[in-house]
Amino acid sequence: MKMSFRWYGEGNDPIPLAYVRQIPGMEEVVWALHDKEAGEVWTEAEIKAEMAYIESQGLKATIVESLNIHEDIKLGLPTRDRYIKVYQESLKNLGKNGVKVVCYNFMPIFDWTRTEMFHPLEDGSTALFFGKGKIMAINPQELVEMVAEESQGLTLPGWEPERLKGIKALFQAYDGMTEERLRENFRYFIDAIIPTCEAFDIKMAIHPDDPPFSIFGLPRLVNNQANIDKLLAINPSPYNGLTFCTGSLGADLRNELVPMIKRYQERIHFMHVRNVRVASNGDFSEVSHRTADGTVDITGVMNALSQIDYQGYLRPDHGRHVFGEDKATCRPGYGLYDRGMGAMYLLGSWDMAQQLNQ
Ligand code: CS2
Ligand code: MN
Repeated sequence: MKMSFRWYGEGNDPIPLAYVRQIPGMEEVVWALHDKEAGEVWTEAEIKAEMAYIESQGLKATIVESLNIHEDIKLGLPTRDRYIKVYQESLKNLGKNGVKVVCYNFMPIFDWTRTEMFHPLEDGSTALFFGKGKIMAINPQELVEMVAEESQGLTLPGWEPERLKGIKALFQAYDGMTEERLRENFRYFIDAIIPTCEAFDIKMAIHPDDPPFSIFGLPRLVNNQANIDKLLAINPSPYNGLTFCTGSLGADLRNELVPMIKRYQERIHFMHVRNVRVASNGDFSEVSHRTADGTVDITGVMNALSQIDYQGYLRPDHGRHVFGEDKATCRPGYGLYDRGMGAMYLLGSWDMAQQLNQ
């Protein structure tokens, strides 16, 4: 297992890599060129510069999150071939420079969705929160405004203001999009890029949909075992793999994470490990990584990973905002301290499981 930490880049992330390096067991930085729009090539020069900086701080840079998919590919428009070419080019440039895994998602329009970014928890910290009733009661435009307000001028991946200005047109473009058609568009994309992945030894790891159910009528492809089975069967290459995000999948209590990890063991290249607390009305709050604090069996997950002798990447996913972190100083979900504590909890569980499973 390779422990990693997501970081948004020099000048864009308030956390210095010198601090990240001080988290015990930390090996890799999960990075991206965050100012690139979907559909732009990541050039070799840009890739080399970013990787060199991370390496100069004593950390490795062999995993990327996210290389975003242009909406035309998800929509299956005739222009998709052009954007697939660009994607292949970026993959080739990444592979040539030693990147081994790319995390991405295939969600229409929005990346992860929350109704609050700084929801107060009982212990005085704050965390991301999803109010199911609230989502059902608002329209997409209102959601975009809410996220902009909550994120205080920071651009969150998947919520780029420029792109979301066209939210109405985007929703019109997806009007009538079914799960089956979206899956066909996924097939077209993955079949086109897998030869490049194989040639340059770079694995694709699709992130589950967050939340793992439909919102605003948009279809979902990566939200439960039946759908993940279909997605992996579409192209059986191990290069068509999974990011297994326990928080995303765990927001649907019917998903049984431990058996799923065992089922997909050959195809999981990246683990996002975090806890959520799901309420009976479907609302969920993010909480600390500790098993007792939420509804996800985090120690059970770490034990399952030890049992399958997991060799891939893993990172603590979102954390709470703690020790004075707030809107002004912290990217929602991506503060330093709770992810640092999370990493230690995960490593503690892992080390113990490794000892017991030997
Ligand atoms: C991440 C996702 O912050 C998060 O919730 O887990 O945004 C993830 O980076 C993307 O969906 C992957 O493309
Ligand atoms: Mn995740």
